[in-house]
Amino acid sequence: MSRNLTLTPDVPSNRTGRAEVVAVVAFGANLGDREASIRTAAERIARLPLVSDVKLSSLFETVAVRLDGPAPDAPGYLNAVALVTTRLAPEILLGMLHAIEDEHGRVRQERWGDRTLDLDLVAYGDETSDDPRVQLPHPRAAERLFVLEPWLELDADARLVGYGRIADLVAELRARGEG
Ligand code: PH2
Ligand code: MG
Ligand code: MG
Repeated sequence: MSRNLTLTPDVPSNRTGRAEVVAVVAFGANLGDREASIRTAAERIARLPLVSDVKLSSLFETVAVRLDGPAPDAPGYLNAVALVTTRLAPEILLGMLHAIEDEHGRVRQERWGDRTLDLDLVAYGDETSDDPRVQLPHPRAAERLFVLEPWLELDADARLVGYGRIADLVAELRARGEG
């Protein structure tokens, strides 16, 4: 009987695939039970395969930003950020985030319109990508206090690849009265 041991290496399943990375996920909701949507979504992310840890920031009450600037009369947002430790590839993680948005009754109408739940992949370790399906880091993250402030709360030393320290970005945006 031939025994072809070398062709069937026994690699434990938890050692296959890509390395663990910390992904930064931004949460936003300005319709419905905003807090429940964000907390339920964070729990869903924590139960995804190949996700080993989720650290959710506090929830921040923020003024809606529309294409033409801040809109104090629009329904206000709750925003948060989670640090997600995962072995999921970024495009797979993003697909799962979109599926969770859909579970929360997200209707995709106008760009930057009101929404029950928005989940954005802000960063995936230090990876950069121009692929329009998965841009990394998220192209507007560096300008958004509603993303940077919750992130800074979770990690005072955080950096956005290509932009530098989150603490510096926050200080600049606050000084300009923007974000
Ligand atoms: N998300 C947007 C557009 N405007 N404004 C606030 N305050 N928070 C958001 O999460 C947000 C927004 C597009 O995703
Ligand atoms: Mg968004
Ligand atoms: Mg989005």
